[in-house]
Amino acid sequence: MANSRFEYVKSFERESYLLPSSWIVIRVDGRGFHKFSDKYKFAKPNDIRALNLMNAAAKALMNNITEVILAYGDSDEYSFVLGRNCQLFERREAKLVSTFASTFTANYITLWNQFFSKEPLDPTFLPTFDSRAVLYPTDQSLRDYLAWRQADCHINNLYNTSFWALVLKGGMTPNDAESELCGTISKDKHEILFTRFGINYNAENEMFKKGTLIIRELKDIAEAEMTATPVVSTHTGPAILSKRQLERIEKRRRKADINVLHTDIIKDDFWLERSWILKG
Ligand code: DGT
Ligand code: MG
Ligand code: MG
Ligand code: MG
Ligand code: MG
Repeated sequence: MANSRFEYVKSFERESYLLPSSWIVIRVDGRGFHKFSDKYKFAKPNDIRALNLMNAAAKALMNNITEVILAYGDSDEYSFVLGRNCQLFERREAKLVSTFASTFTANYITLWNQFFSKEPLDPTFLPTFDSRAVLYPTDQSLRDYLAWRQADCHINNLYNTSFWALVLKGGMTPNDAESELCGTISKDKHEILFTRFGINYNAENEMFKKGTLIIRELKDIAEAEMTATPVVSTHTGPAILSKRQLERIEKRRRKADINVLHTDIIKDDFWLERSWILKG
């Protein structure tokens, strides 16, 4: 279909390529989940079915898109991390964000019945997800991004656990519960939970407190990639590997274990134990 007289319109298209050598984080987030969670009767403050469904959809995405190294999620969001040298879709931003949003949504809907068998999806009220890409040029900024999301999970969860204890167990109105918590610091909320409701916050479900980390265990592959003799060495960019080398790496990526953890990613321990991540 080359050279029709309409083809000039192609030149109107614009492509945005994400900066090379930076970490790419693609965050998907549920659209209007405040309403969505009411409609499908999510338990408050945490619905374990909803969180397990998010985790299953993220895992399915990672099985399909093997370039994702790790993912972190809580509430209605998931952040997917792609390596500095990742060349998926030539790092075209629109292609990346639209593919992640649609792949995540497709999996979430397909897996829905496994987790919400008693709440069939209403075709006029379907779950959808938006997505954005953010670049992190340094290892520290990537770590700080993930720490920011996990700190957010913790702060929201402590607040929501306290708020819903006051409302559901303490019989307060939402307005009174909000005033009660206004100006309280973390220690005060622990105290309210423990003395009034016998809830030891530290003993709450780790998934609620820390969110979920899904990691592709690529230690061996990271080492193989580093030791592979490149076809072309460049000083400025990643080494260019042969087609065979790339195929071998892709095959190993596909076979690598994918682990689901509820662990601290703010402190150094996690990053020291898996030092290959930041070398990748
Ligand atoms: P958006 O993202 O701007 O389209 O709007 P929302 O409404 O999705 O807002 P967002 O993403 O900031 O907040 C997530 C909402 O999802 C929040 O209202 C609480 C709700 N949500 C997420 N997980 C759960 C859960 O496990 N249980 C309940 N009850 N609600 C949840
Ligand atoms: Mg939002
Ligand atoms: Mg949302
Ligand atoms: Mg959200
Ligand atoms: Mg096409």
